[in-house]
Amino acid sequence: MKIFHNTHHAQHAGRQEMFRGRLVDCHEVPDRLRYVLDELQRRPVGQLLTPDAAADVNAAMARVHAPDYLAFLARAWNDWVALDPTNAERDALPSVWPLASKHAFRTDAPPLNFAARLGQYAFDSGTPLTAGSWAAAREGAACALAAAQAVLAGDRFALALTRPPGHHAGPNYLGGYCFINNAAVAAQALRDGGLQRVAVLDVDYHHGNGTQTIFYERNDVFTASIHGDPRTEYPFFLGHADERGAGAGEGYNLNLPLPRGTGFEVWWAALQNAMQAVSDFAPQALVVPLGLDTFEGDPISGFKLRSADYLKLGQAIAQLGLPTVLTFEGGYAVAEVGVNTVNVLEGLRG
Ligand code: OKP
Ligand code: ZN
Repeated sequence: MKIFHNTHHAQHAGRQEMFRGRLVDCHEVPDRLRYVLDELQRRPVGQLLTPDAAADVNAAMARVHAPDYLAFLARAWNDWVALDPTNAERDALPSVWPLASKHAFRTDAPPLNFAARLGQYAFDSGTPLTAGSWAAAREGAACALAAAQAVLAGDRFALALTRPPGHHAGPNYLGGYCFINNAAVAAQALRDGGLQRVAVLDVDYHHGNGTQTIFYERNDVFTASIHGDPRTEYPFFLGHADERGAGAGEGYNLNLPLPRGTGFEVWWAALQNAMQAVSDFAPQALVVPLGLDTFEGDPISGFKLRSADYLKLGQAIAQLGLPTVLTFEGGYAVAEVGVNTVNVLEGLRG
């Protein structure tokens, strides 16, 4: 299987994220990807590649993100430093937001102040934007596009091995450590490559709010997510079971929230339900936002999967019998994320 890895990922290295009133060290660190690459050296289950530089990644991103958002991201670091030259020493984090409440704030008269614009395009203060964030995120989209193209060309599986992750990024906002929604880029590229129906099965601990929102009113991309119950778990404001899609997309979104503390057996039963729904949709390809933060040792999550369970996850995905793109998402138990990721890939081989 082809593994497109992001050679620019380490350019995105946030220092601190806001958590409960203080700045804490970032969880989403370059070592996450290094551990996966180290494990791939030990167990070479795929072919490590980099995306074709000639591919039109800007066009692919523009299929799922708003042009003003992409333009904002492309120059965000320059604008951040222009706001105050000493900002170059600090990551950009938002601290003011337009609340979506009637008559409370205007969103049709965007401010010029960069700190305010960052708040306009972000939904949390846990996603530091650094000098290299755009370069890293954009190359991640190139990996997702390349993986989709490999599958369109006949490969059974392809992985976009990249960070920062993507599944929280929406049409015009960043958050949850995500800037560009790599899974959405891949799903849309599969559609644009001629496939009529594409399914997304998100197995990250956190609800894939960005992916859900991007495809919410569409019936050509079915989205399913198994995740910690948003009543207690991030991203809190989306991911409930009664969100089933809207308009033409009604019935084409499935959320399976589970309580914090859920172990493998109950999680596995939810996976079977999600896989049945995917099969019922009869997609021509599948995209799996692959989060490894369902692991029992994950420092910021609450499920209790063990390393051996990831082999079974890979086998289950393979049993769907679909051409499949995987995108690397969460997983913060840095030392184990490599083993758990490669276990999934090994499971895919049957
Ligand atoms: C991204 B992905 C922890 C606060 C949680 C956001 C979590 C984003 C997870 N101190 N902050 O879905 O793994
Ligand atoms: Zn996650």
